[in-house]
Amino acid sequence: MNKQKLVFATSNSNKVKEVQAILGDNFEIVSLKDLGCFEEIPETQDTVKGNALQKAWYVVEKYNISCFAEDTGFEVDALGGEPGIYAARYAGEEKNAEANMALVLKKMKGVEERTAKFRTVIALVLDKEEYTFEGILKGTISTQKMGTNGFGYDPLFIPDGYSQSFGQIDVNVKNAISHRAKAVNQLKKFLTN
Ligand code: ITT
Repeated sequence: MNKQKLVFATSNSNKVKEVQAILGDNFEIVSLKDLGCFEEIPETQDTVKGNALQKAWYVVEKYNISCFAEDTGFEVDALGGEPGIYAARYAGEEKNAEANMALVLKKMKGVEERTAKFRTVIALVLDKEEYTFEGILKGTISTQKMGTNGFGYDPLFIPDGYSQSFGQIDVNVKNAISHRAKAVNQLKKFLTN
């Protein structure tokens, strides 16, 4: 079977790696770099779904191709759902994961209710029609960073049913259970049928 090529409108190389691993060998991701696009794609909507759609349509209209994008929010219940859609820039425009984690830990100091969730929405625009797929993963926030696997908030996030953080859990396990895996598997099913 020929590989199905898919353009993934993201500037985050960690997302590309995870999504390629989840999609498997029958699909080949083409990145924005491969298209010669190095610009920051606008993300100005107030929901994860809105931002995913905005990123996908921006690339569709600019390059006249079909593509998919994803947006991921990180929602901490005791912080009223923060950082939410501002996950990448929680501690500032430089999108620094260490600073973002430090800010969450500071705000969560002494807080007992530590539940949180990741929410990923994939927006696919295929032949000018849009489709969305959502994956949610619940867990808790640790009281300190644990491990160095993954990216973003992974060292702080303990998925429900596990005692270790995504910073400690093997990436193959993350890719089997994550918010992103749940959304990508729906995309895969859609594209395969
Ligand atoms: P694109 O918009 O170019 O896709 P981005 O990094 O700006 O890349 P988002 O706007 O979706 O992506 O920001 C989500 C942020 O949430 C991301 O930068 C990480 O800090 C964090 N994040 C996303 N997925 C994560 C995951 O699986 N584990 C831990 N943190 C994650």
